[in-house]
Amino acid sequence: MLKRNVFQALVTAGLFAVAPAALPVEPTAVTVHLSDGGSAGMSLTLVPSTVPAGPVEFTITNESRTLKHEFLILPWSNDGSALPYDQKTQQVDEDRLSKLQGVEDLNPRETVTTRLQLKPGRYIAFCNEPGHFRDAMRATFIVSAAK
Ligand SMILES: [Cu+2]
Repeated sequence: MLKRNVFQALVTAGLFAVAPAALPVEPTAVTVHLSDGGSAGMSLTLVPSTVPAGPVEFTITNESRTLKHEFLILPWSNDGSALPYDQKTQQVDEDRLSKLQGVEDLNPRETVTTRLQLKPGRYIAFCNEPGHFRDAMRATFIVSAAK
């Protein structure tokens, strides 16, 4: 009984939280800009574009004044042109991609945050509003082995 009380007191005092192995991994912060303004046309940029494996927190801003955009990400080792694409809808065929993650349909000027757990590999990030993928709203993202 006494032992248990001591243990409980230590837990309450937070003394079991100091073991280094038990510390949670801080997520890597990535800033994503979705843009369709200016002479540069549509774009999706990630800063940084290479991160270590583990938790990644994406802060995604739709900088458009008028259009919805979205941020989808998928492990993909090929060129983006190899993604299944539906010419009729002018969209990547999401039903044929099982590992798609991200945030759909951000309103103009909206900022959202999403945290994903990512394994090492090569990824493609893109916007799948009709026509936007072909309009260069896509970027390569690299997840390296954890530090
Ligand atoms: Cu878009």
